[in-house]
Amino acid sequence: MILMTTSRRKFIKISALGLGGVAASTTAFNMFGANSYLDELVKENVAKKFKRTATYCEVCFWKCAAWAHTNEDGEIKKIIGNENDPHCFGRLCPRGTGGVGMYNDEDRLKTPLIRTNINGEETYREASWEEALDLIASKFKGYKETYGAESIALLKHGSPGSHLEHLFKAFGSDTIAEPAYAQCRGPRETGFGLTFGSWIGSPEPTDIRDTKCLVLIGSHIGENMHNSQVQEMSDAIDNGATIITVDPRLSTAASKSEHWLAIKPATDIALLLSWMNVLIEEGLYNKNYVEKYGFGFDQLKDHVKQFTPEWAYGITTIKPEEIRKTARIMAAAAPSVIIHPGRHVVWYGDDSQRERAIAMLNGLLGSWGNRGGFYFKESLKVPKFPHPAYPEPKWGWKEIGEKYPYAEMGITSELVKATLPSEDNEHPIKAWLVAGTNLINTLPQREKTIEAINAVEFMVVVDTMPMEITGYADVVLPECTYLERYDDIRSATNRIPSIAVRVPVVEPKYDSKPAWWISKEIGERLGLHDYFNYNDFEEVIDWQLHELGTSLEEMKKVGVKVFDRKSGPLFLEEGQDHTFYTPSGKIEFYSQQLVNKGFDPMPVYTAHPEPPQGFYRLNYGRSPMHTFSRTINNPNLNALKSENTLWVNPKVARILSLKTNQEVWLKNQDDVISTFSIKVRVTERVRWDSVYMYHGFGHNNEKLSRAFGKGVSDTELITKIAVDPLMGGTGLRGNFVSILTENPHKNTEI
Ligand SMILES: Nc1nc2c(c(=O)[nH]1)N[C@H]1C(S)=C(S)[C@@H](COP(=O)(O)OP(=O)(O)OC[C@H]3O[C@@H](n4cnc5c(=O)[nH]c(N)nc54)[C@H](O)[C@@H]3O)O[C@H]1N2
Ligand SMILES: Nc1nc2c(c(=O)[nH]1)N[C@H]1C(S)=C(S)[C@@H](COP(=O)(O)OP(=O)(O)OC[C@H]3O[C@@H](n4cnc5c(=O)[nH]c(N)nc54)[C@H](O)[C@@H]3O)O[C@H]1N2
Ligand code: SF4
Ligand SMILES: [Mo]
Repeated sequence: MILMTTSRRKFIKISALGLGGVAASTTAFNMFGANSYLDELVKENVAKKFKRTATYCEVCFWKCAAWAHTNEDGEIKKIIGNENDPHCFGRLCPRGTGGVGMYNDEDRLKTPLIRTNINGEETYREASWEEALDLIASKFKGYKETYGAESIALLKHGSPGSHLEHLFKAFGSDTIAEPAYAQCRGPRETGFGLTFGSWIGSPEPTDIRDTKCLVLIGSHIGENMHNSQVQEMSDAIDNGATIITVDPRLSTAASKSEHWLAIKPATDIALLLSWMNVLIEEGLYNKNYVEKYGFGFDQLKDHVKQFTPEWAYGITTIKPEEIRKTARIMAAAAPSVIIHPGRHVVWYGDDSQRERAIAMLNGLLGSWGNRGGFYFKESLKVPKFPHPAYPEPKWGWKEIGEKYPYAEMGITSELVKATLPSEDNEHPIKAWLVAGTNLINTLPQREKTIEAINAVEFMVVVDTMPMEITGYADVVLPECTYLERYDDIRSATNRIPSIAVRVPVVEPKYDSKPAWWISKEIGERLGLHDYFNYNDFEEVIDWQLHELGTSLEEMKKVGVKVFDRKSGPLFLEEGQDHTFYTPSGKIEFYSQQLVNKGFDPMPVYTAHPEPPQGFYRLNYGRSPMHTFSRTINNPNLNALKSENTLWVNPKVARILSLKTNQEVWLKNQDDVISTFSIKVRVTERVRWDSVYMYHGFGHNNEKLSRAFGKGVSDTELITKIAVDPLMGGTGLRGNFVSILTENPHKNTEI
């Protein structure tokens, strides 16, 4: 579909209204830094007497470097981007600006808690750190003696995870996983790894700033607020780049696009194959590049011959002329073209193969290693603070996930399975430590997660907030927020290497402690002193910074330091030899290693289940003002968006007689009913076969005073998964819901 200028304006306006609380003229693309709504609120506080402290943001994992400003009373008044940071170019996204709400949230965890039984009722009692840490250490020792340290699993995300990972490895457990792999980026790393021999990694090495054509396939940059990427996309639009967005929903990005391909969900591989067909049949691919760097082009040519735009039309609902036209636009821009790999790519189970198709399309256009395409990233290796070698565990995440030959990190859902008692389980997990991940809202198949939690003998949760997961723990440890602690040096992979430091802005509130301290204290109790040979994490950072030719003293003043590249130029020179880290040393259009492991050497399209009569596909994505479930209770961000809505196409609204703001409940294909209700938003921006909602809402822990009961959790309705046979990713988008207008919980108490 080509959007006319008038309808584009209209759409942009609609998208702005959807961002709740933000001035109507504001769009996702200018909500950064100085323009941000929150920034306006704190403007009056900008005074010369403010002290600034170097930090990097933990509201999401882009890790923008920032300055936190405190007044004479030591109150945090403002957080702004560090102007020298290649991740944020001096501007934070609205979530980062509102990060101080994490510190101020009065619902925070305040003291260690230990599960106890009073008069037959399970409850928590406050405990001292001493008691809580002693209990954890004695339990861990016991499990190590009886089952081996491997039987204790670490499920983690974000900064606390790296400190605890060190503790676990020192103790002898590599039973570690995070949802940022099998519920997020895993398949794209596999798909690109198989094709170019290189992970995409974070941040993506996309030269968006200089691109002539950016193709987004379900990647909703602009709602997905990964900072510098959004800013570069905005610049690319100003510089006249063509944006092509493939999305069944009119995302903010789609509303900014010259071409919006409103694809039928779950059919992207067909589109990708037919784009390759056009490029090859019309001789538009980058011949010199493919000849020099490609492997298996002839097989690809044969393979895609049958996948004409006419064939794809019947599957994707995108007109053949639109497929041809967009393929020609990409070819005309090549090699300054990016088919974006996306990030949350666990969709339909064949995700590694879809990502491989995306990688191959980039290969045909020659964008890898070319300006306006993908650059060769570089980062600085931070030396490890000296400690003895880690012991070798007998088993760990690899063995648990061995069914998936291309898994390169722990698969959370497989660790969940290994926790469930079963006779043929060779790797039984007995205890969990969960840090910085709200598994209840993060993993699909909630019932299984809870079953595993019930099976696990001992569970510790390290969190800042009383999130759902904390309610299942035997011991809860309150971590202080990122504004109250030191953490690892941030070494960023970018066009140029850079480092940033996180220095405590204020003292920890309540009785909360940093994860580095928690890890060390448990480690000391487990007899692992040699792995924690320091009194304060400050010593570790200072030592590392000296090794890198700077110091903590200097870094406190500058926050960010950039370094010269050492690995060579950002892009390939014309005709330059280059070896890719694949078996053939080339870009693999045909993959013999996949054949050897019993997989298709080139992607094929397979049909996925369709919604049954009366059901709609459950589509979900990012709220620009929030990060997953973690920020919904944040007082600053909650004020901007306190609940999600259900996007419903007018056609569906007519059939079901639904009106905007009407309260409805959802029931999925497995008869799971949403705990809470959600308000309808009738909009043309979603296809008639799907409904859409923001992820992260619908909290059911009453301790979250602002977030409790607000909106519906997509996660609770994702009971069915399609598992990626290559790397174990859990495809989440094959769930269907029907819309209930009567309260199904009328006669039951929630
Ligand atoms: N249904 C559904 N599931 C999804 C997704 C989806 O879109 N829909 N997205 C997937 C993706 S892409 C990802 S990356 C994952 C994200 O998964 P998670 O990172 O698990 O997401 P959150 O739900 O935000 O949980 C973060 C937890 O960390 C806590 N926390 C925040 N800051 C700190 C801190 O400084 N220290 C400690 N100790 N804890 C902290 C928060 O209070 C919260 O409990 O979810 C995946 N799962
Ligand atoms: N504000 C904010 N930004 C974030 C985050 C956050 O929590 N909040 N989280 C960050 C993280 S960890 C991640 S992984 C990224 C995720 O962000 P992205 O990788 O950009 O997006 P996804 O969540 O995969 O995709 C959402 C889009 O896919 C579309 N879609 C659904 N089904 C299909 C389909 O079958 N085909 C196509 N082509 N499109 C489809 C949806 O309509 C929606 O627009 O966002 C990051 N940025
Ligand atoms: S993108 Fe936003 S939330 Fe994420 S680290 Fe940067 S400022 Fe923080
Ligand atoms: Mo993610």
